[in-house]
Amino acid sequence: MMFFPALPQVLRSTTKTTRLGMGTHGRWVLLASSRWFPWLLLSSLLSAAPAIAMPPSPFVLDFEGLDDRELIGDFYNNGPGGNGENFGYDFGITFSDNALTLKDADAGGSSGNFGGETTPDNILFFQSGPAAVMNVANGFRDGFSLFYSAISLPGKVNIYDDLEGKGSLLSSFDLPLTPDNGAPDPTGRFSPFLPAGTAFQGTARSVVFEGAARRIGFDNVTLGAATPLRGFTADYAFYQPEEPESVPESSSGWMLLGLACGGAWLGRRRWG
Ligand SMILES: [Ca+2]
Ligand SMILES: [Ca+2]
Ligand SMILES: [Ca+2]
Repeated sequence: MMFFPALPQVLRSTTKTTRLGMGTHGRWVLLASSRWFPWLLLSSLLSAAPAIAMPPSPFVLDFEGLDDRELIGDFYNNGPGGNGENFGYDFGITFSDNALTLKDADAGGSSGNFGGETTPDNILFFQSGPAAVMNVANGFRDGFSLFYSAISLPGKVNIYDDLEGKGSLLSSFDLPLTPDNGAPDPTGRFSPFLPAGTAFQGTARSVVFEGAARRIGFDNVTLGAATPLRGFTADYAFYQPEEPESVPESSSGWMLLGLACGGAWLGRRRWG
């Protein structure tokens, strides 16, 4: 069934900037001839040192800028998403390989059966296993929150002080069922998306999103606050990494599996 979007697709600018990097050979010769060389060398090394640039807290991951059914990949880790073409931000944040974006079918997505997502038109979901995991290399504090839709099976969020859902459990919160077809825009049974979150003590380094695969979706994942942010706040152009000259190959195994499954729930086609 061919799908024709009923709403204009909202596209957000993904302007890329170039960060200052190491100088040329000639620059080093000039620096070495200077009596200020030690200080200049130190300054250059500091400016060139790789650093994970965390935005002001709290901040939100809105999943915009990725394609429909694209693995999150390194989109928030100084690299591309799973398709190898969309570059996001250098936050040091990665997701497990079952985590993808899904674009609303009303906005041209292949099968997104949701509505009222917090920031149009993409959400986060996972297509296999009992949970998705988000790792935050630098950690974050104070709170964690999100918007979600789960119309048939509930979910739960667990926050840990080590990577990969390990270490001590800092806090958790349940994700009870949400309304079915409560805010279609104009279509989408998984609607609306409701807020949930928690405050915690300490430094968190991973979050486990539990639920039934393909039957729970998330948007505006907010780090650093117990109440999720509603708008686009990831407009941190100056954090954007320099795009490499050679685009890495896409790790498309999950992508192909997802396309093959095609599937029901959030990602099912609407047969009327
Ligand atoms: Ca929508
Ligand atoms: Ca919709
Ligand atoms: Ca979004």
